[in-house]
Amino acid sequence: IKENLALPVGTTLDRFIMRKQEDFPYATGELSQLLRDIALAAKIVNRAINHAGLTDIGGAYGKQNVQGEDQQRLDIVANIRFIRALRNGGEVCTIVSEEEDGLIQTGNHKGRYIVAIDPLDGSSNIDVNVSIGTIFSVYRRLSDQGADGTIEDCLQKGTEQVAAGYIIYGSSTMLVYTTGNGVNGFTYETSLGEFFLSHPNITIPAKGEIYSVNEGGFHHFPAGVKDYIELCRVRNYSARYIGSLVADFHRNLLKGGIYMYPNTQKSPLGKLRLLYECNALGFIVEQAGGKASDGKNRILDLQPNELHQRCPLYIGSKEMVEEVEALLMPRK
Ligand code: AHM
Ligand code: MG
Repeated sequence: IKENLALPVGTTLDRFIMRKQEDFPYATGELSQLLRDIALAAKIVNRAINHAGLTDIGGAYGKQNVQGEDQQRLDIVANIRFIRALRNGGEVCTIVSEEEDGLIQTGNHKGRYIVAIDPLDGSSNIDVNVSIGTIFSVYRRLSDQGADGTIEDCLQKGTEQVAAGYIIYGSSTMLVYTTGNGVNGFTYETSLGEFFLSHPNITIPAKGEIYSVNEGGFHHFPAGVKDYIELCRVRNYSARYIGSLVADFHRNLLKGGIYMYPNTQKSPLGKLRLLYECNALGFIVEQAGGKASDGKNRILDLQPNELHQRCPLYIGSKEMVEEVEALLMPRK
């Protein structure tokens, strides 16, 4: 029998997490379990996304399907799946989700971890078959075990993250994460139902030739950002903008580039959320050798005051982010 070379041979995510367990400062196995819970929910969400066009026959989201059942939007489905997996896993006491205003208490009073999550990011791309993603951040709780997590547990700086990652539902599905010891990427093999290590030790080039920004907003951007975009055009860089943060970030992480979501007069803090979008990707990019800034400050140093706080984001190759920061410096 000829060996099927198309099948991946290598380390599964589960095995990798188990092996890496010794690297964690708190090697209790709980964080390992938490990451496995997220991977499980990711597989379920991946299946829902793949079936989206089929289950939707006979009605758009928010309408009814052929059986007359209410269709749930995919972002709601994803929210339910991740919360359920984290609740059942037992390690997480409190969750902050883009989909819910307040804290989500899992009832796991012994859980030592807090998770901030955007269950399905890229809302404009969800219903049109374009890459979307999940983004998550993990913190240790500050409050004592034995009760619900508190708001203070959730408003920690990005520097306090113990793990962060994203799942990209793209031409293939990948899970990329860090526990502060480098960044590793795993590709989902659908027929085996397993994530396999495909991108060990990801590092981002110090500079690249891709810039990702919604140029439709050009006239409303700060002068420094306009200057930087002009520089990118003069240098003949490639403009690439999917409109799904995870997908734009992932491409730039692998190829080198910068993603920008500036503040404007109408949105003085930009659009993206610090807790479950910027901090997670900030941690990952730094672990890969890149940089994440709000134009002036390191993203991970920002003190969150609200669960759904927004901040401008400049993220990607180190030298490119530094170039924008320099152009954004106040001028005399
Ligand atoms: P969402 O959380 O509502 O999906 O918004 C976040 C998304 C990012 O994925 C993406 O980079 C950005 O919004 C796109 O915004 P815009 O359409 O303004 O360019
Ligand atoms: Mg989002």
